Amino acid sequence: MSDVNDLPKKSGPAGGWGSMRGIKEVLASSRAEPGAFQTLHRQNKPRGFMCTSCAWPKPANYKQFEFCENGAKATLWESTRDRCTPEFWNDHTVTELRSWKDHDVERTGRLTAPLRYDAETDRYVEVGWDEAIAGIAEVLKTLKSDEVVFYSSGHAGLEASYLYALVARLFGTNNLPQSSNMCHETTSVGLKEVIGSPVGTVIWEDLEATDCFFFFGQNPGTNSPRFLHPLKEAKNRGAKIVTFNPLREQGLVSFVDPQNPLHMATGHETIISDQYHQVRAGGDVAAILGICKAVIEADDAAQEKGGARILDVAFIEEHTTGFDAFLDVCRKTQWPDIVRESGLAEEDLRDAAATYMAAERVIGVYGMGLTQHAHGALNIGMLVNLMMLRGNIGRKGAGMCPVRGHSNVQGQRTVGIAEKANLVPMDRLRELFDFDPPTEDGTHIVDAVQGLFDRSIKGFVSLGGNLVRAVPEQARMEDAWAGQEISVMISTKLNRTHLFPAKHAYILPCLSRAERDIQATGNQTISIEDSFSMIHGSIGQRTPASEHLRSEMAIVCALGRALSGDNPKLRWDEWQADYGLVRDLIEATYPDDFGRYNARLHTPGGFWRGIAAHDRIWKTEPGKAIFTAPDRLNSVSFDDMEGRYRLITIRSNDQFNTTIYGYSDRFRGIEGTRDVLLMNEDDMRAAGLAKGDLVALLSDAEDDETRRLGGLAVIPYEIPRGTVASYYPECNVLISIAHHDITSKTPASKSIPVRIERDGEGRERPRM
Ligand SMILES: Nc1nc2c(c(=O)[nH]1)N[C@H]1C(S)=C(S)[C@@H](COP(=O)(O)OP(=O)(O)OC[C@H]3O[C@@H](n4cnc5c(=O)[nH]c(N)nc54)[C@H](O)[C@@H]3O)O[C@H]1N2
Ligand SMILES: Nc1nc2c(c(=O)[nH]1)N[C@H]1C(S)=C(S)[C@@H](COP(=O)(O)OP(=O)(O)OC[C@H]3O[C@@H](n4cnc5c(=O)[nH]c(N)nc54)[C@H](O)[C@@H]3O)O[C@H]1N2
Ligand SMILES: [Mo]
Repeated sequence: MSDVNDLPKKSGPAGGWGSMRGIKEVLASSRAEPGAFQTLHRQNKPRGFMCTSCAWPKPANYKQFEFCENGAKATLWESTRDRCTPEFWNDHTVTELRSWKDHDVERTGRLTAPLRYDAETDRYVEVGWDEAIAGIAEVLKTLKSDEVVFYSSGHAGLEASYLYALVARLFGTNNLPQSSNMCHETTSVGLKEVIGSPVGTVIWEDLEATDCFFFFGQNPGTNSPRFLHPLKEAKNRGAKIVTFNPLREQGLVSFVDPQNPLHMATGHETIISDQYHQVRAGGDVAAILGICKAVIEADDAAQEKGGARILDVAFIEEHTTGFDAFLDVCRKTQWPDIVRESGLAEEDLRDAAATYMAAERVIGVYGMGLTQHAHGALNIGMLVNLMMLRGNIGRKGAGMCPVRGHSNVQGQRTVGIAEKANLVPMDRLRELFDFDPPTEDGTHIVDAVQGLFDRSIKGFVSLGGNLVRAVPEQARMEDAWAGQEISVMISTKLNRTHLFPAKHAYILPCLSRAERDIQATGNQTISIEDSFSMIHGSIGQRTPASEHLRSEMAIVCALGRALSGDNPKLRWDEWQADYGLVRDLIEATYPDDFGRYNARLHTPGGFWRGIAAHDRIWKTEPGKAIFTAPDRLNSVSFDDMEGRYRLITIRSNDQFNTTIYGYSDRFRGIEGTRDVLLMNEDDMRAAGLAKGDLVALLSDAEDDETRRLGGLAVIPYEIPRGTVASYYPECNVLISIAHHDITSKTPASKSIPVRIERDGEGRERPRM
């Protein structure tokens, strides 16, 4: 661990030699197999394999290296030489492993054989595939259908995901929550509510045509680094970028293109953001309202002078509803309130408005900084309001760009992984498979966790993911998870969730996406959908990490075979042998999205399944896009109070969600540790804290429970007063399960009410 008194260390631009060193370090620490680096050349290219890291689109005109630092890390991490074989358990018990750091648990390497937990010895033991599947089916069949949850993280391809949802429905439940429930569910609900589309409206051509980006709470340098290339190209042609983020994130400040030898040699930096507004956590509603107010004032002035209108009046009249009520709020809200709630100066917001008004085509980009709030859907509604003032949705170079997380998180929803029954064409499923699909809604992840707490949920099947670590209430979650009748984890590596086995617990190890998937008809192609709703084929070529691994598809088919009765329409063997047949089923179920699916599978850049709002078709209740009149100026669920801070939970450059690659958050200058609290220097002074002091965070939620995380070293940081930041997932112990977006139930991980107290040296170190 480095000396925290040296932190933060000054960091260089995003990209550049730093990213090359980052890849090199993971190449060494992941102990990647020979040839792993060559695999990267096939990443994100037609007929190659699609990166398992983020969901950023793969362009048709790909670069020589169409991967980024973090995509490389994800691939190398799965291509490790290390193996967590059944013999590993000769030397370790589950209880012992709980004291290990998450990083070390995953470093044990790729899982190689199916495992069953043996309570007597407190170890996992090897079990044959047939025995595992039969054992799982036997226990699941003793449970009622609504007592079982079929979760998926966003990794598995469209084919396995479609059949996984079918397996759950054949079992009798729509309990199909997904990682997006903790992520962009706010988009699926909030964006859909106002423009009729649960996903973004822009495509690659829009990135190339825009002259302005407004960035709210999305961190491309860390989370979608390939985004930096179109941003750099946009800057080169004179486009403007305006950013709202409590932290000055390096990728939004400057970038050196690692693919440009001259720029690498000379250290040529592209300045990314023209304006950088360090908004308070939860202050975006006020900030956006301020910009809108300034735009409306400018439009009033133009009208008075008889000049051209600033607002796109034709668009507003023809395509929207609710404008007058929104206009009324903009006029009535006073600047001092906007300034207080946003933490930004009136002048700065007027500058942002001027840039917005000067641009012909604007794209609104957002991520977790808007979605993970108690009023996250309102945040999205506000960004849509801003865009609609000048008709910036549904035309070239303009639109909404929510940046999704897991590589196939959006696509899994498209093909039926949905807890809401009305999102799925159940009649088609009935016709295709001759059964009665359940009609009641299933559980959202928040309901599922509540169900674990009150023991109404008794079994969990997890297609990827690490739920015990990813959801709020980690401490209660560990006991509740272990209290189930059965847990089934389909995973590539060991993770913390495996360490809290249910009464019957199985780990089923699967292939990673870069690996060959040989079935009866040969090596199989899978497919995924990216953030721009483009569908890509993906073919693995690497030798599997173990001969005992099965593909996600093979595992899902095995579960389906074991759980469903005789039904000639269920052709598990044939589907497993030829994934193309499953694509035909997907096309039959969703003909508007997947026409000529197999024929178009390898289209460079993917094939587009079409988004109505992109063409100004609004699938909302009134048939128009809806202006939202805000009834509040922030997105948090609690009042400001002496001693209360808003905690944002952040990702480092050296992690993918709960997978911690290492302890270097290069862009933020935090090295060697994750046990830190980033704090404004004036706040530190006011609280009597000095650099390096150890503190504990106490959740200040309005329920009785004390949730505490100790052992954090205070680091002075450029962050607005009243806002503090620390790492996810370590902080999840502080979040109440009831603390979520009011419309979509997405946990409000970016505005957690906390207090700070001094922590004694050595007292209760956080576990990682
Ligand atoms: N390397 C890497 N890549 C990833 C992931 C990873 O963990 N590591 N995770 C993947 C997943 S699943 C997802 S969902 C995406 C997540 O990618 P992002 O959407 O970028 O998510 P975060 O990094 O959690 O937060 C984004 C930004 O929001 C800012 N922020 C916090 N609170 C506020 C606020 O109130 N207002 C505003 N305007 N900004 C705020 C934070 O400072 C941060 O810069 O990335 C995906 N890609
Ligand atoms: N406080 C706080 N909490 C958060 C967030 C936050 O910003 N702050 N972010 C939330 C977000 S955006 C998300 S998406 C969730 C993430 O929640 P999850 O999706 O549940 O978690 P991951 O860490 O992505 O899952 C990692 C595990 O997936 C398995 N895995 C990896 N690759 C594969 C594969 O190809 N196939 C299969 N079957 N398994 C694989 C590995 O075993 C690995 O251990 O966390 C959420 N929690
Ligand atoms: Mo996510």
